[in-house]
Amino acid sequence: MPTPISTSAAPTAVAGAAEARLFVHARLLTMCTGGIDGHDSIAAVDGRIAAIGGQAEIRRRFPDAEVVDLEGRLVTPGLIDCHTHIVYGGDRSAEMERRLAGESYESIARAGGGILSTAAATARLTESELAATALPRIDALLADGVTTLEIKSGYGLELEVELRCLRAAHRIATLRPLSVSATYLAAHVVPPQFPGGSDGYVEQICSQYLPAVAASGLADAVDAYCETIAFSVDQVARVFERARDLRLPVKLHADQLCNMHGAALAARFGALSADHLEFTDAAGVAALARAGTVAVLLPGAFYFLRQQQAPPVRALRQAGVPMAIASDCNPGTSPMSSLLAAMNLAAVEFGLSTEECLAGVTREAARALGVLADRGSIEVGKSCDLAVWNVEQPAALVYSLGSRPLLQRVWRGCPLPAPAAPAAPAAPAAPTVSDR
Ligand code: DI6
Ligand code: FE
Repeated sequence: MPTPISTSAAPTAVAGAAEARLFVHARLLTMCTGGIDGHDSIAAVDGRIAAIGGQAEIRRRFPDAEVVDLEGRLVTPGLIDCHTHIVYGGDRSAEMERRLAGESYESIARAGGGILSTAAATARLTESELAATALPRIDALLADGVTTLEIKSGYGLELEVELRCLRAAHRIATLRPLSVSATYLAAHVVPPQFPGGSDGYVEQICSQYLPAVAASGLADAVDAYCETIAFSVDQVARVFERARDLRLPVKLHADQLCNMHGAALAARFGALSADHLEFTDAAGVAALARAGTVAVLLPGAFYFLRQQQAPPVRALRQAGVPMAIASDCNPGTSPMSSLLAAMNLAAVEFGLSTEECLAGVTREAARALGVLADRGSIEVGKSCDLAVWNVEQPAALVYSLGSRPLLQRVWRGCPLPAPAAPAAPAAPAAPTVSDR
């Protein structure tokens, strides 16, 4: 058995990967070839995959390396959750009761609930409190084999709180061994009584917020929420033009609740991804295919909102649009911190094959984050991020719910045990001025 290393240790404590480490006797699902790879061993040097081959050859090439015997276990690339809103304050469980009593998500949002209520609770927390409250959700994702996580801001609304949320996202990467991609969700909802209304807010985002976020270096991409209850195509286009000027890649919440032609808008700006897509039409699918934009499917939100119309998976597949799957972990529409559950929902509710589900949380999720050259498959030169599973068949990862099949994560070449059940939220640290 591999040596357990506490997952609660800071990455610096586990990053001693300067020497080579061999992972031998594995069944490798590399996500490069169709099935299990003929080779059974990986050499990691400085956290990167230096070689893949048969055990004898790999041991001969790296005679002094530490050896981790995986005892014939199934090994996939570490999973990648490419769409989450995991950093937020407050609790929206009462909203579920309203929805069960017949109120719609849109009407709750229009009545000042929804995103606005989370924004108010988020603004009350410090950076360290925001990171601490996210940790139980993060730990649940790590227990599913996640090694890379996208975290959006978007519940801050005002610049100062948005930056605080982005800093909290980066702080999480110092508290747990995982890679974080941070996204500035610039246009999520208009703050109450904002002077000039939604156009005034968009103007503020373009003239002040986006340049400040770009200068901060805290965001890897810019996102927006294109819906009748949020921002129009024209408004999002203004945000995306500014992001393009600032050389920040874009992605979009598109066509979730109605067909706003968000997929075509995302494609027009060469977006990394267009996410949700329940109401995307044939023209939108064709535009995504031409642009090479990834379709990120979010079945947790579809399920939680009890939507009837699934994304056009068959058309996306036929057009060759890459499909990723993510948890969309957020307090309003997808209070779900399980990527394995998202895979199951994508198969059952959207009809994805088990192979598409596995690609959707590895290779295609890496593509959606623009990190495919570094992660998403088991290939020489990529980061040695792996998930080691206690299952016989890859399909078993999609098939069951709640079975906790992870044996071990490997992040940047360092073996880590599967985290135990998430701990209770840590007591937030006392706020300090510098912390805000
Ligand atoms: N992502 C979002 O930003 C919205 N829905 C989604 O899938 C709103 C989330 C919320 O209600 O807080
Ligand atoms: Fe979302």
